[in-house]
Amino acid sequence: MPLAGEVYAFDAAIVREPSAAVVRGLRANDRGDPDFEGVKAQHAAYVAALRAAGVEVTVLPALEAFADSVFVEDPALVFGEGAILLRPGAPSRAGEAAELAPALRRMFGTVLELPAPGFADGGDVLTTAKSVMIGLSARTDRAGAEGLAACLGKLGRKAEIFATPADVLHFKSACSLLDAESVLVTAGLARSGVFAGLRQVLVPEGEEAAANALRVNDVVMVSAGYPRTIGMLDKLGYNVVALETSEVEKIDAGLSCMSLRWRRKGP
Ligand code: CIR
Repeated sequence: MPLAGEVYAFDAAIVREPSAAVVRGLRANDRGDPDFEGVKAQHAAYVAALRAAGVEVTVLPALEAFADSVFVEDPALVFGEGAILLRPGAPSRAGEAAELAPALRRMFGTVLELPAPGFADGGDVLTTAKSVMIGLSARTDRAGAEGLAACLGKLGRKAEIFATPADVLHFKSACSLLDAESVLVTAGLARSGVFAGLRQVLVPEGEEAAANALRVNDVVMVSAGYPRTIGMLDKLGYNVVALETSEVEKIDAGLSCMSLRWRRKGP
Protein backbone atom coordinates (compact mmCIF):
# COMPACT_ATOMS: atom_id res chain seq x y z
CA MET A 1 0.00 0.00 0.00
CA PRO A 2 1.12 3.59 -0.52
CA LEU A 3 2.72 5.74 2.18
CA ALA A 4 0.04 7.90 3.77
CA GLY A 5 1.16 11.13 2.06
CA GLU A 6 1.19 9.51 -1.36
CA VAL A 7 -2.57 9.44 -1.63
CA TYR A 8 -2.62 13.12 -2.53
CA ALA A 9 0.97 13.72 -3.65
CA PHE A 10 0.71 14.02 -7.42
CA ASP A 11 3.23 15.15 -10.00
CA ALA A 12 1.40 14.18 -13.21
CA ALA A 13 -2.12 14.48 -14.58
CA ILE A 14 -4.08 13.97 -17.76
CA VAL A 15 -6.97 16.22 -18.74
CA ARG A 16 -8.98 16.50 -21.95
CA GLU A 17 -10.16 19.72 -23.56
CA PRO A 18 -13.95 20.05 -23.46
CA SER A 19 -15.61 19.68 -26.86
CA ALA A 20 -18.52 21.79 -28.09
CA ALA A 21 -20.65 18.65 -27.53
CA VAL A 22 -20.27 19.17 -23.76
CA VAL A 23 -23.50 21.19 -23.86
CA ARG A 24 -25.27 17.85 -24.41
CA GLY A 25 -23.56 16.18 -21.44
CA LEU A 26 -25.50 13.67 -19.38
CA ARG A 27 -27.43 14.94 -16.39
CA ALA A 28 -29.91 13.48 -13.91
CA ASN A 29 -31.95 16.69 -13.61
CA ASP A 30 -32.04 19.28 -16.34
CA ARG A 31 -31.02 22.71 -15.06
CA GLY A 32 -30.31 23.99 -18.58
CA ASP A 33 -27.36 23.26 -20.85
CA PRO A 34 -23.93 24.38 -19.73
CA ASP A 35 -22.41 27.21 -21.71
CA PHE A 36 -19.47 25.98 -23.83
CA GLU A 37 -17.36 29.09 -23.27
CA GLY A 38 -18.10 28.87 -19.56
CA VAL A 39 -17.02 25.21 -19.40
CA LYS A 40 -13.84 26.07 -21.29
CA ALA A 41 -13.03 28.89 -18.86
CA GLN A 42 -13.70 26.72 -15.81
CA HIS A 43 -11.60 23.92 -17.30
CA ALA A 44 -8.71 26.28 -18.09
CA ALA A 45 -8.73 27.64 -14.52
CA TYR A 46 -8.70 24.07 -13.21
CA VAL A 47 -5.70 23.12 -15.35
CA ALA A 48 -3.90 26.26 -14.18
CA ALA A 49 -4.64 25.33 -10.55
CA LEU A 50 -3.23 21.82 -11.06
CA ARG A 51 -0.06 23.31 -12.56
CA ALA A 52 0.22 25.84 -9.74
CA ALA A 53 -0.01 22.93 -7.29
CA GLY A 54 3.08 21.37 -8.88
CA VAL A 55 1.51 18.92 -11.33
CA GLU A 56 2.73 18.37 -14.90
CA VAL A 57 -0.50 18.32 -16.92
CA THR A 58 -0.88 16.56 -20.28
CA VAL A 59 -3.82 18.04 -22.21
CA LEU A 60 -5.52 15.67 -24.67
CA PRO A 61 -7.55 17.04 -27.58
CA ALA A 62 -11.33 17.48 -27.45
CA LEU A 63 -13.50 14.62 -28.71
CA GLU A 64 -16.58 15.85 -30.53
CA ALA A 65 -18.13 12.37 -30.55
CA PHE A 66 -18.23 12.16 -26.76
CA ALA A 67 -20.14 14.88 -24.92
CA ASP A 68 -18.79 13.87 -21.49
CA SER A 69 -15.22 13.09 -22.51
CA VAL A 70 -13.84 16.11 -20.62
CA PHE A 71 -14.50 14.02 -17.49
CA VAL A 72 -11.42 11.80 -17.94
CA GLU A 73 -11.63 10.48 -14.41
CA ASP A 74 -14.39 8.04 -15.34
CA PRO A 75 -12.95 5.83 -18.14
CA ALA A 76 -9.66 5.00 -16.36
CA LEU A 77 -7.88 4.75 -13.04
CA VAL A 78 -4.20 5.58 -12.64
CA PHE A 79 -1.46 4.97 -10.07
CA GLY A 80 2.31 5.24 -10.15
CA GLU A 81 2.36 1.45 -10.59
CA GLY A 82 0.13 1.44 -13.65
CA ALA A 83 -3.19 2.34 -15.23
CA ILE A 84 -6.50 0.49 -15.53
CA LEU A 85 -8.84 1.04 -18.48
CA LEU A 86 -12.39 0.93 -17.15
CA ARG A 87 -15.77 0.40 -18.79
CA PRO A 88 -18.02 3.43 -18.15
CA GLY A 89 -21.55 2.50 -17.16
CA ALA A 90 -23.30 5.08 -19.36
CA PRO A 91 -23.77 3.76 -22.94
CA SER A 92 -22.89 7.16 -24.46
CA ARG A 93 -19.53 7.05 -22.64
CA ALA A 94 -18.59 3.46 -23.48
CA GLY A 95 -16.08 4.45 -26.18
CA GLU A 96 -14.14 6.86 -23.99
CA ALA A 97 -11.78 4.22 -22.57
CA ALA A 98 -10.53 3.29 -26.07
CA GLU A 99 -9.94 6.98 -26.75
CA LEU A 100 -7.76 7.26 -23.64
CA ALA A 101 -5.87 4.02 -24.21
CA PRO A 102 -3.12 5.34 -26.55
CA ALA A 103 -2.13 8.12 -24.13
CA LEU A 104 -2.11 5.73 -21.18
CA ARG A 105 0.00 3.20 -23.10
CA ARG A 106 2.50 5.95 -23.88
CA MET A 107 2.68 7.12 -20.28
CA PHE A 108 2.45 3.88 -18.23
CA GLY A 109 4.50 0.69 -18.39
CA THR A 110 1.51 -1.34 -17.20
CA VAL A 111 -2.01 -0.80 -18.58
CA LEU A 112 -4.62 -3.31 -17.39
CA GLU A 113 -8.13 -3.64 -18.80
CA LEU A 114 -11.26 -4.18 -16.73
CA PRO A 115 -12.30 -7.79 -17.41
CA ALA A 116 -15.80 -8.48 -18.78
CA PRO A 117 -18.55 -8.49 -17.68
CA GLY A 118 -19.51 -5.39 -15.75
CA PHE A 119 -19.09 -1.64 -15.63
CA ALA A 120 -17.00 0.67 -13.50
CA ASP A 121 -16.54 4.46 -13.51
CA GLY A 122 -13.48 6.12 -11.98
CA GLY A 123 -15.79 8.59 -10.23
CA ASP A 124 -16.82 5.71 -7.99
CA VAL A 125 -13.28 5.13 -6.74
CA LEU A 126 -11.68 6.85 -3.73
CA THR A 127 -8.09 5.98 -2.91
CA THR A 128 -7.25 6.28 0.78
CA ALA A 129 -4.08 5.30 2.63
CA LYS A 130 -5.82 2.11 3.79
CA SER A 131 -7.47 0.86 0.60
CA VAL A 132 -9.02 1.70 -2.73
CA MET A 133 -12.71 2.22 -2.00
CA ILE A 134 -15.12 1.30 -4.82
CA GLY A 135 -18.72 2.50 -4.61
CA LEU A 136 -21.51 0.56 -6.29
CA SER A 137 -23.70 3.00 -8.20
CA ALA A 138 -25.87 3.34 -11.29
CA ARG A 139 -22.56 3.35 -13.23
CA THR A 140 -20.54 0.74 -11.32
CA ASP A 141 -22.10 -2.68 -10.86
CA ARG A 142 -21.01 -5.59 -8.70
CA ALA A 143 -19.27 -7.45 -11.57
CA GLY A 144 -17.40 -4.30 -12.57
CA ALA A 145 -16.38 -3.58 -9.00
CA GLU A 146 -15.11 -7.15 -8.54
CA GLY A 147 -13.22 -7.03 -11.84
CA LEU A 148 -11.70 -3.75 -10.79
CA ALA A 149 -10.74 -5.18 -7.39
CA ALA A 150 -8.90 -7.99 -9.22
CA CYS A 151 -7.02 -5.46 -11.39
CA LEU A 152 -6.13 -3.44 -8.30
CA GLY A 153 -4.78 -6.61 -6.70
CA LYS A 154 -2.43 -7.03 -9.68
CA LEU A 155 -1.14 -3.51 -8.99
CA GLY A 156 -0.58 -4.43 -5.32
CA ARG A 157 -3.58 -2.46 -4.08
CA LYS A 158 -6.27 -3.61 -1.67
CA ALA A 159 -9.84 -2.84 -2.77
CA GLU A 160 -13.01 -2.61 -0.70
CA ILE A 161 -16.53 -2.41 -2.15
CA PHE A 162 -19.26 -0.22 -0.65
CA ALA A 163 -22.67 1.21 -1.56
CA THR A 164 -23.05 4.73 -2.95
CA PRO A 165 -25.97 6.83 -1.64
CA ALA A 166 -28.90 6.51 -4.06
CA ASP A 167 -29.23 10.23 -4.73
CA VAL A 168 -25.73 10.86 -6.09
CA LEU A 169 -24.14 9.99 -9.42
CA HIS A 170 -20.81 8.67 -8.18
CA PHE A 171 -19.30 7.64 -4.84
CA LYS A 172 -16.95 10.63 -5.04
CA SER A 173 -19.87 12.99 -5.72
CA ALA A 174 -20.39 12.61 -1.96
CA CYS A 175 -16.83 12.48 -0.61
CA SER A 176 -13.22 13.37 -1.16
CA LEU A 177 -9.95 12.96 0.67
CA LEU A 178 -8.69 15.99 2.64
CA ASP A 179 -5.51 14.36 3.91
CA ALA A 180 -4.33 10.88 4.83
CA GLU A 181 -6.58 10.78 7.91
CA SER A 182 -9.56 12.94 6.89
CA VAL A 183 -12.38 12.77 4.42
CA LEU A 184 -14.82 15.52 3.39
CA VAL A 185 -18.22 13.85 3.20
CA THR A 186 -21.94 14.49 3.00
CA ALA A 187 -23.95 13.70 6.13
CA GLY A 188 -25.79 11.00 4.17
CA LEU A 189 -22.67 9.06 3.22
CA ALA A 190 -21.10 9.64 6.65
CA ARG A 191 -24.10 7.97 8.29
CA SER A 192 -23.54 4.82 6.26
CA GLY A 193 -20.38 4.20 8.28
CA VAL A 194 -18.04 3.42 5.39
CA PHE A 195 -15.25 5.66 6.65
CA ALA A 196 -14.36 3.80 9.84
CA GLY A 197 -10.90 4.87 10.96
CA LEU A 198 -10.96 8.20 9.12
CA ARG A 199 -11.87 11.62 10.52
CA GLN A 200 -15.09 12.71 8.80
CA VAL A 201 -15.48 16.41 8.03
CA LEU A 202 -19.13 16.98 7.13
CA VAL A 203 -20.10 19.42 4.37
CA PRO A 204 -22.66 21.93 5.69
CA GLU A 205 -26.29 21.11 4.90
CA GLY A 206 -27.29 22.60 1.55
CA GLU A 207 -23.71 22.46 0.22
CA GLU A 208 -23.61 18.70 -0.51
CA ALA A 209 -22.05 19.18 -3.97
CA ALA A 210 -18.99 20.69 -2.28
CA ALA A 211 -18.07 17.17 -1.09
CA ASN A 212 -16.38 16.59 -4.45
CA ALA A 213 -13.27 18.57 -3.50
CA LEU A 214 -9.78 17.68 -4.68
CA ARG A 215 -6.66 17.47 -2.51
CA VAL A 216 -3.53 17.91 -4.62
CA ASN A 217 -0.21 18.28 -2.81
CA ASP A 218 -0.53 21.30 -0.48
CA VAL A 219 -3.90 22.57 -1.66
CA VAL A 220 -7.54 21.53 -1.43
CA MET A 221 -9.48 22.65 -4.49
CA VAL A 222 -13.10 23.39 -3.59
CA SER A 223 -16.01 24.56 -5.75
CA ALA A 224 -16.33 28.32 -5.37
CA GLY A 225 -20.11 28.21 -4.99
CA TYR A 226 -19.95 26.81 -1.45
CA PRO A 227 -18.75 29.55 0.92
CA ARG A 228 -19.63 27.73 4.14
CA THR A 229 -17.55 24.69 3.13
CA ILE A 230 -14.68 26.96 2.09
CA GLY A 231 -14.85 28.85 5.40
CA MET A 232 -14.95 25.60 7.37
CA LEU A 233 -11.93 24.09 5.58
CA ASP A 234 -10.06 27.35 5.89
CA LYS A 235 -10.66 27.36 9.65
CA LEU A 236 -9.46 23.77 9.86
CA GLY A 237 -6.17 24.96 8.40
CA TYR A 238 -6.43 23.66 4.83
CA ASN A 239 -4.93 25.69 2.02
CA VAL A 240 -8.13 26.14 0.00
CA VAL A 241 -8.17 27.08 -3.69
CA ALA A 242 -11.71 28.00 -4.79
CA LEU A 243 -12.56 27.15 -8.39
CA GLU A 244 -15.73 27.95 -10.33
CA THR A 245 -17.69 24.81 -11.26
CA SER A 246 -21.14 26.32 -11.95
CA GLU A 247 -21.18 25.22 -15.62
CA VAL A 248 -19.87 21.66 -15.19
CA GLU A 249 -22.23 21.18 -12.24
CA LYS A 250 -25.14 21.51 -14.68
CA ILE A 251 -24.02 18.15 -16.03
CA ASP A 252 -23.39 16.59 -12.63
CA ALA A 253 -19.64 17.09 -12.60
CA GLY A 254 -17.22 18.56 -10.09
CA LEU A 255 -13.50 18.92 -9.54
CA SER A 256 -12.19 15.37 -9.37
CA CYS A 257 -13.91 14.35 -12.64
CA MET A 258 -11.78 16.56 -14.85
CA SER A 259 -8.41 14.87 -14.35
CA LEU A 260 -6.54 11.63 -13.84
CA ARG A 261 -3.79 12.19 -11.29
CA TRP A 262 -0.81 10.14 -10.17
CA ARG A 263 2.68 10.27 -8.76
CA ARG A 264 5.29 8.91 -11.13
CA LYS A 265 7.45 6.11 -9.81
CA GLY A 266 11.15 6.89 -9.55
CA PRO A 267 13.66 4.85 -11.62
C1 CIR B 1 -21.85 11.93 -16.57
O1 CIR B 1 -23.04 11.85 -16.23
O2 CIR B 1 -21.19 10.94 -16.82
C2 CIR B 1 -21.22 13.30 -16.70
N1 CIR B 1 -22.21 14.23 -17.13
C3 CIR B 1 -20.61 13.75 -15.40
C4 CIR B 1 -19.47 12.90 -14.98
C5 CIR B 1 -18.91 13.30 -13.67
N2 CIR B 1 -17.80 12.50 -13.31
C6 CIR B 1 -17.46 12.21 -12.07
O3 CIR B 1 -18.18 12.56 -11.13
N3 CIR B 1 -16.36 11.48 -11.89
